[in-house]
Amino acid sequence: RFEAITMAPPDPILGVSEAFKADNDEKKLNLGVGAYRTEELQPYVLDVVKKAENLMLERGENKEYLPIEGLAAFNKVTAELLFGADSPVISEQRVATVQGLSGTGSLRLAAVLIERYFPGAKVLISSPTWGNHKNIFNDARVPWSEYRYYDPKTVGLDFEGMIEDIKAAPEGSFILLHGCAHNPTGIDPTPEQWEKIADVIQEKNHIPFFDVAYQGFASGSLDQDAASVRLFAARGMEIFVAQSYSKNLGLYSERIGAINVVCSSTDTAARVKSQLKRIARPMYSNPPIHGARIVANVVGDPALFDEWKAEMEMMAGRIKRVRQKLYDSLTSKDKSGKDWSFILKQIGMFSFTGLNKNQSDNMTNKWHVYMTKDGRISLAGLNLAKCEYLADAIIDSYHN
Ligand code: PLP
Ligand code: TYF
Repeated sequence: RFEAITMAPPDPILGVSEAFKADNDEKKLNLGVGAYRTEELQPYVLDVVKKAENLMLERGENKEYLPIEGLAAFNKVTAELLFGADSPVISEQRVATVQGLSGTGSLRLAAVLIERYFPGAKVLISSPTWGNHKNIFNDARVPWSEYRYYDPKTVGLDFEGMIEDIKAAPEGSFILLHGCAHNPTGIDPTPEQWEKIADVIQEKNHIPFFDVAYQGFASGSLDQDAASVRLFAARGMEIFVAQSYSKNLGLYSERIGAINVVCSSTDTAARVKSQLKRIARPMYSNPPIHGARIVANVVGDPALFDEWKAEMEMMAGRIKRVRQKLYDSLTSKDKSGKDWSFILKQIGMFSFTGLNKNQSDNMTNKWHVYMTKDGRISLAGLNLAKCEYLADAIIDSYHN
């Protein structure tokens, strides 16, 4: 009876890691998945995470089930980290916060809430966006369409196109926005552009839906990276925000994140939270405790919190140095006169190279450089020693 089940295609991002593993060439380089590596290209566990885990062992904490909404201490600090502890949305208890299965699981809880309470409402996602957004809304049966975002001609933001498309969307649509460090392009709106985006969203009675997967990782400052979300919150708008601690605390496989719904009253927030719990219960009953305790310990302890900020700056700093070196290598080696400065303007873990699918295939087949077919490379998987080699590969593939 299972014969009719067909083979599913590999995941376009995680499939790249599988292909990388199967390659035996010693020059091979995995720039596919967005996961931080050290200068030795090894995975990195933050010191503050180890310290928080030691604290947990010393205290002999148990493994009892969490409530459906997750660890209370985590939910408190995660909302404060996002909105700022002194934000009126916190003091007025207008945020419904539920611990989710990292960013992905939190986005999915929100998607189900949209499907249930806003039937027919559309979600607008940027073109391009993180590949999993489409899967999440498809599986939750939420209709979506794209708004213009990336302009290949300028290798920058198509701001006019973005505004036009948000204006043209049916009133009351959900507008999915990347809080900072847009994945895959690394191109974010300026503070002035964020204000205009908020204006249009308010005019059209749309609901902003932020995906915050890189807080602290883009600029190195937690507050600065939350500025977009805070700007919308300060306008008194109702907002969805999904959060992830995969990148900024390196907790990828602990699956720790949250969904926050900013409401117009305390009472509404309580009702929204009750519905989020109702969605979570038949899906996975309750979330895992380990990552939640790590976050609660790190953010809740002033000394560990400061150490975390220093480690994030260190990670963001390494990526910036690699970005600069790649740019320098490209400009000194490439004789075609091409302007590579877009690489320096992009922020976060990634660079969107503008390489098309054929050129990306050349990167992999000829140069053993693994990357996603949309031309994205993860600079977090690159080190200074390999920048020259990567520059050769990119120049060869561009002019191919
Ligand atoms: N959203 C964006 C834009 C991402 O880039 C990622 C991960 O890279 C996620 C969400 C969610 O990741 P996770 O489910 O590991 O938190
Ligand atoms: O964009 C990336 O590289 C990360 C990695 O289910 C990733 O999003 C890929 C798939 C997934 C979760 C994270």
